[in-house]
Amino acid sequence: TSAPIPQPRTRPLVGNIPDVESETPIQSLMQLSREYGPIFRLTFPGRSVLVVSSHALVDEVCDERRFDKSVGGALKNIRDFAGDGLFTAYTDEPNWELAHRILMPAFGPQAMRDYFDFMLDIAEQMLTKWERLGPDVDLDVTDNMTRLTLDTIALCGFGYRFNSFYQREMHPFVDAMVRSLAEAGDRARRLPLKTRLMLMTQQQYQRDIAYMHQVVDEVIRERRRNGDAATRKDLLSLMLQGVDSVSGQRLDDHNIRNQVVTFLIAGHETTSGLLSFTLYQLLQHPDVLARATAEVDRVLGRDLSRRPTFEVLGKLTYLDQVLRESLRLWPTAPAFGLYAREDTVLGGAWPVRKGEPVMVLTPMLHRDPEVWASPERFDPERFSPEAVAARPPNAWKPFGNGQRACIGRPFAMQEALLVLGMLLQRFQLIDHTRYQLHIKETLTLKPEGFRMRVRARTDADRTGVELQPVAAAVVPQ
Ligand code: FDE
Repeated sequence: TSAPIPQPRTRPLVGNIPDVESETPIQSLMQLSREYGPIFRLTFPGRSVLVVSSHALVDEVCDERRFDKSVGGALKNIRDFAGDGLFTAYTDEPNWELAHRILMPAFGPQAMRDYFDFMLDIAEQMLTKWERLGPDVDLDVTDNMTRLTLDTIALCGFGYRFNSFYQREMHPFVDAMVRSLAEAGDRARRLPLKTRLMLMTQQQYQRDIAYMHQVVDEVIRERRRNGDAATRKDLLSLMLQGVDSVSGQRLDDHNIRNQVVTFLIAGHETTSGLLSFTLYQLLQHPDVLARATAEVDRVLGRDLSRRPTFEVLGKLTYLDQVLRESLRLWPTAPAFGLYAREDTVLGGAWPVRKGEPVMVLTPMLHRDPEVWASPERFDPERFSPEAVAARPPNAWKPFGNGQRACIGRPFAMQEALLVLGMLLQRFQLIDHTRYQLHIKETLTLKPEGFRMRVRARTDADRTGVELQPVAAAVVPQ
């Protein structure tokens, strides 16, 4: 049995371009999947893609014997600046496997322990600044989180300080990156002829790429200047000195530049979005916020002069559930691309040709009612150990799949847990604008225009166990 794959009506030349909003492509695809179902085809000039979003179909395409990561569309364009870095490398390109093996230890348990103090350093900078600004100042949440995550990956990975919290303007690397990511995405949905005519855009794109490379070269130069001996084992030292245990090879200079660009980009956009969405959800759900705060008070305690430790972070299990649930509703890297290794059939009905690109639309996978009851409801209980154990595999994929899944996952989760823990330990969050979620897309997702205020917590606010007996004692007998 074989069925035609649904597709919105195509128009001459442009195919399905008009069906996908250029400012909000992912939200358009979510809408299309609601109309056309768990699999549909879109045709763009020069290529077509199958968008899949039900758990049953995603479970099939996550079989690495049948499907491999595809580097097409926007991702292929990102090779203009990230080249054969891990994110944009083809799986069969020799540098993917080489770099994957050399860089894996930089995301292992020992490395996470080594990064801890640097993560703490940057988190302290942000929270101290907030304390000093006081409760009457609007904080642009996403702006703050972007400064935090950029500074964190650069310091942990490369021993480099952007010092974003000491500058009024965001570091120009971020502007260059945001613009070039947007352009890489737009080009994938634009007629090539149109791109050739957009001379200003082309020049800006070239300038942005040159600038990003310049920043990265400075990061590498600084390390070489300081001498490797003086520095610790981090991503950059593995890149510069790491030798592959299998082939005896090292990374070449060109590839190192691509990896640094890759980690600066991949390591901060997505984590910034994760923190921003999570703060949004906490403000929307006072019950969840109260429970998370109680956990923080229990685990981190009330004494702000006692810094959190690496060991204690693992005890913030409810906060970890909150982060996972936030990634369910708004996975900040909202899609990943695959292609069929051979001709095959999906769902027992839909034929897929060898090499044909398939896109997993993660936000809709995460809303499949077959797996998630009342999918729109924010509920961290979905990530209790029992609930997780009862769920089928491949239902929650915010970090992608298989060997090409996110290498930065432990890094991102540790960073997010630490920052949120410290934030809840110190502040009461105030949604003074009654923020309505509006999502900005730049390949990743982020809440747009999200502001909040914070007030330092007083002892009376604290929900620590020590307070409870006192409260009980004043209840009249
Ligand atoms: C990766 C990744 C992914 C997959 C993609 C595809 O498939 O295409 C995903 C989905 C992701 N990732 C997601 C995410 C989220 C978050 C929060 C993150 N992510 C974070 C991070 C951090 C860092 C550092 C990173 N991240 C990194 C990375 C890399 C390098 C990659 C590539 C890998 C390979 O080898 O391929 C990724 N990431 Fe992520």
